[in-house]
Amino acid sequence: MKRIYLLTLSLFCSFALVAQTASISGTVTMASDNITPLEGVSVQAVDANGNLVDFTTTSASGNYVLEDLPVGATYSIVCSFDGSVLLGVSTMDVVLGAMHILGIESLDSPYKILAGDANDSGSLSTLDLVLMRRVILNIDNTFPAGSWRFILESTSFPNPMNPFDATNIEVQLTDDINNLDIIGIKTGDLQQD
Ligand SMILES: [Ca+2]
Ligand SMILES: [Ca+2]
Repeated sequence: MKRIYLLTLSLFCSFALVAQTASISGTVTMASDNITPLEGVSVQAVDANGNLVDFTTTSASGNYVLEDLPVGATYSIVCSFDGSVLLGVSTMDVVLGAMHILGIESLDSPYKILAGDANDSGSLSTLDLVLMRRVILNIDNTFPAGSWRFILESTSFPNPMNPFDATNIEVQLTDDINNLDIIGIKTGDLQQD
C-alpha cells in the first residue's frame, strides 16, 4: 500500500515538473514582405533578472523554438543577426529619408521609419542619414542600432509615424506560445528592397 502511494506521489511529482515549463516558438521573417524567412537569427529568452534561460538559432524556414522555460515568469525575447551592414542600403534610401524628414513625402510604413533610425535614438533625423551615407562609403561598417532590429509581427502602431515604442518583445509565459512571429527590419533599408 505504501509502495502504491509512493508511486502515485512520484508520478504526480514528475507530472508537476513537466507542467511547470513551456515553450515559445514562431517564425522570423523579413519586413520587406513578411514572408521571406531569416535563417541564422540568434533568438534568446531572457528572464526579468537578465538571466539567459534558453537560446536557439532560426532554421532555413525562419523557425525557432525556445524550450523548458519555467512558467509564471516574464521573458524578453532578444533577437540578433549579424549579416552585412550594407545589405539593402543605397543612396536611394538616404534620399527617401531626406524626403521624409523634410516633409516632402512621408515613408508609408512604420517598419521603414524604424529602419531609418540608424543611431537608435528613437527618431529619424539627418544624423541617421549621415550614418547611412558613411556605411555606403565604407567609412563605417556598423550602425549604432545594429544591422537589424526585431519586433513582433502582431505589433500594432497607434501612431504609425512614431513607431518607436514598439520595439521590446516581452511575454508573460503561462502555457506554450506557438505563434510568436517576429519581423526583422534591416537598418538603413528604408525602401525595403
Ligand atoms: Ca535616429
Ligand atoms: Ca534600400
